Amino acid sequence: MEYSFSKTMAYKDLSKHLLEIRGVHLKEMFEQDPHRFEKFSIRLGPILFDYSKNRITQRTMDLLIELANEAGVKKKIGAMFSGDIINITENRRVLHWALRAPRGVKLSIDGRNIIEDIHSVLHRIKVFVSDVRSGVWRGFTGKKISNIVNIGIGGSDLGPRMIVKALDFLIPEDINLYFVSNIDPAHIKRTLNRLDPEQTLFIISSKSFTTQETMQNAKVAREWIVENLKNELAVERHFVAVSTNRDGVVRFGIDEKNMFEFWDFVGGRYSLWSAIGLSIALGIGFENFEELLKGANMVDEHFKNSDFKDNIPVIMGLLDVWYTNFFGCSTYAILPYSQCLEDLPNHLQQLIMESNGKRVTLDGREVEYITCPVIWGRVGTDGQHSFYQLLHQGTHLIPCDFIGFVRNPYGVQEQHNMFMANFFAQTRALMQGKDEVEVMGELKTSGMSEDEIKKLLPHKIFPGNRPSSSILIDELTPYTLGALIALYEHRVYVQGCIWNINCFDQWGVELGKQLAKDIIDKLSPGYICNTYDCSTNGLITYYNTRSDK
Ligand code: G6Q
Repeated sequence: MEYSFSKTMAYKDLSKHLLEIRGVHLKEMFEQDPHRFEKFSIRLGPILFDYSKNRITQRTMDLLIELANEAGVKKKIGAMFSGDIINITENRRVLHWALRAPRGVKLSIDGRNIIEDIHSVLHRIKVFVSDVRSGVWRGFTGKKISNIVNIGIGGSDLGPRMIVKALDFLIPEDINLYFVSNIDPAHIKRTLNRLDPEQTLFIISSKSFTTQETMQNAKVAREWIVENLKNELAVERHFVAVSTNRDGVVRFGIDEKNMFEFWDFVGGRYSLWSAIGLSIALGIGFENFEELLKGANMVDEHFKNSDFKDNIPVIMGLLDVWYTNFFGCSTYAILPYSQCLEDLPNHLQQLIMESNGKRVTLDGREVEYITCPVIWGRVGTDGQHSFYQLLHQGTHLIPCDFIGFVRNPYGVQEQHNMFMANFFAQTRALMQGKDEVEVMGELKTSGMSEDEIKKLLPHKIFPGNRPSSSILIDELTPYTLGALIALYEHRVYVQGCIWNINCFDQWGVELGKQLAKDIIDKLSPGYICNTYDCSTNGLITYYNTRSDK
């Protein structure tokens, strides 16, 4: 029979099981089972995944795994790793994992071993990185390159930007990295204002090499170089491109030999492992870039080969389904306890929501259930002083991921302990809460009158029973960061397999883009627009009457 998530046996059993579990407090579950941590945690090399503070029992996990079996997740994982065309709406294979496969692995696509092709681009990256960092590659006037500007947007920006920020402590002092994505002229202008053109290299990162934002910013950068260095030939020393579109790159005026290729089987939000990661490699060095790939590859092997009960991305994905479809949670918080991972929530927002923010199944039927939750988050402890109030005492049930490290890349273990004490405290507070008896006791000891206690009591109660998972990693390195991101990538696929949607297309971004192309012609001083609805017409006309002032 055709697979339909909400018609599976496991779905029915989980719905019944929910009724048994809904009224049980996590605190009781911990009191009843002192081995809950050992039961519901997994070690994977330098990573500990503790999912014991989730609203689950062994029965929940058994049923979720039955759901995965009914959904054919094993087979679907196999299909991705065999290079099947699983991105059916774009007729593409999904091979981001191949970008981190070691040399020697064979994956034949249309008669070519694609792993060989991937490694030959990696070799070019290696040589280029060494040339730029050692000063063999110089700017047009002979100066060493010290500013690297990645111009790209979406998948050609967020991943590399996040990694570069995370691993900043590995970037030599004489290299400064910048990321320009927004078509708001402020973004490119502000960046250029800080830079010396003689020492600046632009990487134009665009899979399609047609994206309006990137092309426009690249054009501005090109004009800036030519104007300042007073020679068209300077472009060759100050621009490289990363793309799948060779003709587009050449048309823009970048020499083919300065182009790093990748392939249509790599989706934008999964592309940081490809040449799109050139800015990362230039920043942290090629050996460290390789470590990033190795960490991700370790997770690929784990995902491909582990039993579902020990498989971290599978368990993560199943828990997401548990909260989204059974508890009705509509948002999910990512809470890194690492300043270095400041941009992680941004990257994961795109990775998860662009992949699974879908409303039709693979065969085009409208889904009869909720799919991807809204992903949001911020680094701890900043978040604690802002929205954690809602996590603890608000009316929404919001599952959270806490991500932290045992050691800090900057040393200072004592201060790091203060930081991580907050991580542990928050996960416990969310789980445990503080009940009426405890609050009453506290208020009484503080010497408050009966009347005052009565008034304050309800405000001071924490219901607890709020789920979280903890990802605790030995230290932040390229290897562990690669592994962490790959865990999330595969988790997304597991969700997609259960919801029976295509994680790898993104048609939802097209409509706005099309309209913007149409509207640009209507933006002209004094022009009265009457093409659209009255609100859009009104806004455009108002803009036009004031734009020349
Ligand atoms: C990611 C999306 C999208 C894409 C950007 C940039 O998965 O496809 O965010 O990365 O639209 O596209 P280009 O790399 O083609 O410029």
